[in-house]
Amino acid sequence: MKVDQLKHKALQEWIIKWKNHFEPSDVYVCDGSEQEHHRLAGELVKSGAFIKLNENKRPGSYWCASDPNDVARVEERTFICSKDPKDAGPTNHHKDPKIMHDGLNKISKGCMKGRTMYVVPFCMGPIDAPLAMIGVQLSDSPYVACNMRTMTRMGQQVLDKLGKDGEYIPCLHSVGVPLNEGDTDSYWPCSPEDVVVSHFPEEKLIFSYGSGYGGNALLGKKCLALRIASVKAKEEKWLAEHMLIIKLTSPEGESKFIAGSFPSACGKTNLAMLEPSLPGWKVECVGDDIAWMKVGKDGRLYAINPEAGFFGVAPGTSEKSNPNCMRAIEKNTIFTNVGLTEDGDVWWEGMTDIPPKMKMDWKRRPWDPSSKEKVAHPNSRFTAHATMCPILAKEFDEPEGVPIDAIIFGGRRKSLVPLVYESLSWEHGVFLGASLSSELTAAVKGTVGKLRHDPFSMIAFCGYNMGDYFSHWLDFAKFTDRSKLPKIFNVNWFRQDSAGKFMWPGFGENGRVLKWIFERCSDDAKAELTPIGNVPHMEDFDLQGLDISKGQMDELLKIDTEGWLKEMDELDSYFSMFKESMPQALLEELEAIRKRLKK
Ligand code: O2Y
Ligand code: MN
Repeated sequence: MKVDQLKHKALQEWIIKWKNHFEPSDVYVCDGSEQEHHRLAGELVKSGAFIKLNENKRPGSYWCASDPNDVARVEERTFICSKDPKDAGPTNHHKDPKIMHDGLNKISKGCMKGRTMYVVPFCMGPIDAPLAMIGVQLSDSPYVACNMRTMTRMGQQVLDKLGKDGEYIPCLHSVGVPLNEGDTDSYWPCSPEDVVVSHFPEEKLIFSYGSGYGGNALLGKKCLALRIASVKAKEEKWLAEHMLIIKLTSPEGESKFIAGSFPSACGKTNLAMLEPSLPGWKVECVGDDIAWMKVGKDGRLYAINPEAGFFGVAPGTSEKSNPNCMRAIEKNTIFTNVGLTEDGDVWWEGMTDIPPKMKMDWKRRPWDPSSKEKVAHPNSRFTAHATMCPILAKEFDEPEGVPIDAIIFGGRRKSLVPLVYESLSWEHGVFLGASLSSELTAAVKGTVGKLRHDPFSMIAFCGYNMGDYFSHWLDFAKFTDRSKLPKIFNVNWFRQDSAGKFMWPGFGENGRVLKWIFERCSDDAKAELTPIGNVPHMEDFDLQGLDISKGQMDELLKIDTEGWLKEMDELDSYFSMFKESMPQALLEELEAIRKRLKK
């Protein structure tokens, strides 16, 4: 479609304004059709950016590789540009909005020369969902246009929904590499030294420059559905969260919905697609990364997944860790930064024990079996549509969402934090979210093993002051009858013994923990009241068929008083950075735990 055919005149004017600024050689409005996808992917194959995978191995799928300097979200170049720095808070990078606009306008003048500017209309959430939000992304990356079709509801249906004057979030994106006469393009144009991922919460505007990768470039995901949506959610009394959503069904056919908040690189996609080892128990996936939650007419908290696809980490994904995911990426998938096999398929570390015959690694180097380097980048990804997941819950497209019975927080903690425990109240549950921390893995920049505070797993994704965000969570006890709010739990699958071995088998066995949570929600499982919350004993778990000793279970569920007192001191000092925006109610929770530990 041509821009002058758009019914929405304000949208048309906005596109023309930015066309004049970015100076692309062409403008193309995406309709989201299959033909369009094949055409764009075909053009990427022609330019060499995409390699079509073997139709007999992985139909409708493509391999591509990014520039080695553009491989992940860049937190240090991600900004919240609120007028008052206090509104960004101490955990975000802040820039004055005027200074950021001036800088971006300067650097982006003519930045799309020689390229096509794609107009990508997209909807986050089922198109008729009351919480759905429309965005329009202008981008000079055909890779972004292809991925946005998988990750969001994209194209004509969104323009139809927008009508003549519907509201949309403007999203500007350029890889920052104009092509002048005679220039040859690279497979992955980007400008790593200039990367800026900026959010303007007062204007509800996103402007990302210099990167073509993932969260920096697919602006519907972390930028819109978390950073901008979290601001909107605060204004409108709902929650935009970094959470998976699952439907858990018992052998008796009763279902409960659980939302789970885990920092990046803690296996959210694996949990969202779990195959429980316990006979008769079933997990179905509603979402693997983001949940928008709002109090429904009946006073309960309802969640939708705003996304339409999975942008999951490839390394470690295997038949053992996530068989359902392996099915979801069997066809129609885009793979970024994985290895390419000789027979035109993909491979990454952890997919199989022995690598197949490889053609090249993620850096497009011919495969050298003696090389010590990895075939796939640790943050390599697959982009697959949610409907490809064999255990997608039928409620995935439900506009009103699903009623949440339980919220789980969890991080990677090799010691101290027990396998599972339950909060004693909504306020205590919010405290668990605020005190979430996780040990860093190689997938995240930083020192491996170092503990990183990641309140609500939102440290990189909250679009405003995290202290005000804690208050917003606490306010839900006022927005509805507190007895209707979900129960809140903390889990830790990652406890290690003195030899550094994981004590809990994880994967499908995590279903046993989910069963205990399910039963706590209907008062059918026991727990002991401890200073940190309600903790189960070994007997409270269904351990049939699992080879685990009493000693191991006791260790997994033990409360180390001295260790927890130290943890409280450390948290106290962490919370002090939020100064006057730190809610008193959470400091009181901390004091109450301290007191109980000292008794
Ligand atoms: O590195 C990126 O750009 C992707 S980050 C990401 C992608 C999917 C789901 N979650 C995350 C994350 O960092 O939490
Ligand atoms: Mn995530």
